[in-house]
Amino acid sequence: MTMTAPQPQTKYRKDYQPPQFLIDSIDLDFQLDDTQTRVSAVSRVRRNGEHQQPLVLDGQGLELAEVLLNGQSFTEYQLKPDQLELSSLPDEFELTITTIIDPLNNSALEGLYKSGEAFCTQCEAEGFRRITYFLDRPDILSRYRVRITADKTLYPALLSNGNRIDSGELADGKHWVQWEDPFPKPSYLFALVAGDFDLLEDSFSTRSGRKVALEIYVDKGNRDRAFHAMESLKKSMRWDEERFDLEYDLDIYMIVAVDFFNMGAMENKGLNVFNSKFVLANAKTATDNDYHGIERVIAHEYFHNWTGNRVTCRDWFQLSLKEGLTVFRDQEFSSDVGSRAYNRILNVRLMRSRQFAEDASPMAHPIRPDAVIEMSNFYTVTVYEKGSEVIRMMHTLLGEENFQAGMRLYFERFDGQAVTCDDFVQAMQDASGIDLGQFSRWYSQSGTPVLTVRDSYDEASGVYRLHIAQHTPATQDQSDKQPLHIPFNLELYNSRGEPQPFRINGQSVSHILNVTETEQEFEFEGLSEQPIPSLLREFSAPVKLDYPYSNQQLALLMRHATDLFSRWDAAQMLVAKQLKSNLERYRQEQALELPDEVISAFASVLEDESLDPMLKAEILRLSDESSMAELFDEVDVDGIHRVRCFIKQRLAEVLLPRFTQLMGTLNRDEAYQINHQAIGERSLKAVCLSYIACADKELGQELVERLYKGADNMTDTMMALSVANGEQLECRNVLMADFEKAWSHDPLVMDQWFALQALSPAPEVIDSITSLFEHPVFSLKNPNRVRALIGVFSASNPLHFHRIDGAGYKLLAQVIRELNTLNPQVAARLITPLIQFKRYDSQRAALMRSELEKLQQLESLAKDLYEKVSKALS
Ligand code: 7ML
Ligand code: ZN
Repeated sequence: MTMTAPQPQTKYRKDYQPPQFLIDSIDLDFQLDDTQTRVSAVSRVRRNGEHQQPLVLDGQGLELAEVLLNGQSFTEYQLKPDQLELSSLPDEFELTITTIIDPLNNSALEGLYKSGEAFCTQCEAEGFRRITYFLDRPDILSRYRVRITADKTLYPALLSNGNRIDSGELADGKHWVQWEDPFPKPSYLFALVAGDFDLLEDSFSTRSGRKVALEIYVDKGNRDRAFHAMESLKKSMRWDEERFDLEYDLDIYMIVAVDFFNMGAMENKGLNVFNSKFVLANAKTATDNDYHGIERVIAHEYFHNWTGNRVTCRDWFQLSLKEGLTVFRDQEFSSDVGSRAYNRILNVRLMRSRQFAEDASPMAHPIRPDAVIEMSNFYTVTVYEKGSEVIRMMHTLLGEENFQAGMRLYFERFDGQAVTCDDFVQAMQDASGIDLGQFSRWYSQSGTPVLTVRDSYDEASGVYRLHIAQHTPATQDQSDKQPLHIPFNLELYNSRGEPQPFRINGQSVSHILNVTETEQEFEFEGLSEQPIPSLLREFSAPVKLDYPYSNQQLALLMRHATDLFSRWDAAQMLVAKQLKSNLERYRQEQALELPDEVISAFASVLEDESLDPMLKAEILRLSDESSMAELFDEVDVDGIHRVRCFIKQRLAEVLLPRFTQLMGTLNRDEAYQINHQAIGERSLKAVCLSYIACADKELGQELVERLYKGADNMTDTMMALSVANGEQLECRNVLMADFEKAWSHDPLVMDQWFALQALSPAPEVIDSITSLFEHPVFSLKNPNRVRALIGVFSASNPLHFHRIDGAGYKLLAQVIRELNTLNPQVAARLITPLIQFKRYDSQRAALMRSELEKLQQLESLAKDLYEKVSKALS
C-alpha cells in the first residue's frame, strides 16, 4: 500500500468564525535545552458563547508530555495531525500543557530555534504552534507571563516581552528570569531570546516625560555596529509622536540581532527580533544603501507597536491592515527625515518591478486575499507595497488632516482589539465624511489597472480635453474586474515648461482628479496653447499608464517638471520608448538607434547644476534588465539585454567627457561622511563610473582600481567592485579575490560578494555559483547566504538565469529541492521567477515547466511550495 500525504487544505476568508474559546492569560515556563526544551503552558480558558464544541488547539512538531485540567491529570483528549482536541470541558478552567521541542534541529526557523549559539523565536504568522498547543490565531488576545530557565554562563541574557519582574539563581549553574507583558496580545507577537550578547544601551524621553530604556543586543564584538540602529530607533520614536501623535507604551524597548532569520525583522511586543543585516552597520562594513535599509526597517518594526500590536488583525486575511499601513508609515518616515522624491522613486521602482509582476503571475491576489493554503506565502509585495499604495491613495483623497482624524478614530474605536480592513476604511470614512464605498474595491480586486489616456486641444475655445479609460486585465485568481476609484494627480505645462493653472467649469480645481468610471472625460479651460500633461504625478495610484508621449514631450518633463519624481518618471518613459522601438528593430534585424533628442535630454540632466545629486543619479541610472522586462507581457530575454547594452553604450560614448568631468567634482572632501549631500554624490559617482567603464574600459579600469585601493568605506569599495564586475573589467578577478581575503571572517559583508558573483554577466557564472556552494562561508541553512547567491541570481541576472539550455532553471530547482526539507519558507520565496514561465518563449517555458513538474512529484513537498507549484501548473 502506498501512502500519499494528505492534500494541503485551502482556507477561505469567507469562512471566518469567532473562536469557540477565549484564553485570558497564559503562563509559560521554558527549561531551555538544545534538543529537549521543556515548555509548560498554563492557560486560563473560557468558553465563548453557548455550545458544547471541543477545544481544538493548534500544534506542530510537538512532543506532548502532560495535560492537566485545573491541576488534575486529564485524558479526555485526542491527538490529531497538527491538532489537540479536548472535550468534556467545563465553561471556565485552567489548562496545563507540557511539550518537548527540539530547537537545535529546527532549520525552518519558525517557532523556537537556535541561531548560532543563541535561542530565539519567530512566531508570525503561525509559529507559536511549534512551541505549545494553543489557539494560534490573531483574534485570541492573552496576557503573557514567561519564565525562562537556562545555563547562566552560556545564556546570561534571558529575554521575553514586556517587563522583567523577577530573577534568580539555581544550584546547578542555571538561572531564571520572569517576564510579564501587561498588554494582551496575539500569540504571533510572543518572543523569547536567550544568549550571550554585547549590549548597547540608551534611553528615550517620551513627550509626556516617561523614560524608556532602549537596548540593542548584538553578537559579541559587534557593539560598535549598533549605533546607527539606535539613532534610527530614537528618530522613529520622535517622528511617531510628532506626525502621528503616538507615544511608546512600555518602559523598555529591546532589539536583538540574529544571523539566522527568514525575514527582515519582527515586531514582537517590546522585544523586536531582527535579521542582523538590518541592525549592524559601520562605515567599514555597510554601504549607504545598508544604512538606509536599517533606518527603514527599525522604523517599520517600531511603528508596528501601534499599527499591528495595539490594534491587530482579526484573521490572517487581514494582514494588509497592519502591513500596508505600517509600510505607508515607514515610507512617510523615510520621506520626512530624508528625501521625499528619492524615497518615492525607490517605492515606485519596487511596485513596477515586483508587484506588477506578482499581479501578472499565478500568485496574483488582492491586498486582502480570499484564499490561502500557507500563510507565509502571503507576506508579499502585494500585501505590503500595494497595501501601502492603497493607504496612500486614501491619504491623497482625504488629505493629511482628515487622514490623521481617521487614525485617531481608528485607535479610539479599536485599541486593544483584533479587527478588519473594513473597520479601518470605515474609520477613515466616518472621520472625513468622504465616501470610500467604491474605493474599498481596492481591497478585494487583484490585478494592475491600465489607464489609457488620450487628449485633444481646441485652439478656438482654449479647451483641453482628457479622455481616461480604465481597464484591469483578468488575473489568474479573478476574471471579472470592476472600475476602481483612482486618484489621478496631474499637472499641465506650456511649451516653455511652465505649469499652467487649470480650471474646470470656471472653477479652479485640485490637481487630483477622481477617476471612477470605465471611461471619463475631463475638460480644462483657459489654455492658450496645447499643454503637455504630466500624468499620474507622484504615482498617485498603483496603475499602468498608456499615453502616447513624444520624445520631445518627455525631454521637456525631464527638465522642467516641478516635482522631481515626475522628472525621474519621464526619464523612465523615455528609455522605455527607446527600448520598445529598438526591440522592434532588433527583431527585424535592423540597426539600433538612439535619437539625438534622447541623448541631449540626458546631457541636460547631467549638466543641471541645481539638481540634487541623489536625484540626478536616479534619473541617469538605467533600470536593470528584470525591471525592463516588466514593460512587456512576453519577455524577450536576449533582446532586452542587447538593447539595454546598446542604449547604455550610446549614452556612455557620446556623454563620456561629461561623465568624466562630473565624476571629478564629486566627494571632494576626502573623508567619508554620512549626510544627504555626500550620499548623493557617492551614488552619482557610481553612475558616472559605470557609464565611463562602459565607454572606455581602460579609463574605467584605472578609476575603478584607484577607487578600490583608496576606499575607506564599504560604499566606495562596493562601487568599484560592482563596476568591475558589471563591465567585466580585467581587474575584476583580482579585486574579487582581494575582497574575499579581506572579509571572509564576516558573513554579512561576504553576502555583498556572493551577490556580485550572482550578478556576473560572465558566461561561466552558473559554474562559479555551483562551486561557491562549497565556499567555507556559504551555507544553505542561512537564508541570507541563500538569498545573496541564489535569490539574486535567479531574480536579477535574467540573461543567465534564462540561459537557453535551462542550466539556470536546473540550478534553482536543485536548491529548492534541498530547501524543501530544510526551510520551506525560503524555498517558496525563491521559486518566484520559475512560476512566471508563461511569459517566456516556448522553449524556455517548457524547460521551466519541466522543473516545476519535477518539484511537484517530490514525495514530501512542503505546503509552501505545493501552493505555488500547483497554481503555476494549473
Ligand atoms: C517589510 C517583514 C516580514 C516579511 C517584517 C515579516 C514585518 C513580518 C513582520 C518592510 C520593512 C521591513 C520588513 C518587512 C517585512 C516581509 C517583509 N511582521 O514587520 O512585516
Ligand atoms: Zn511589518
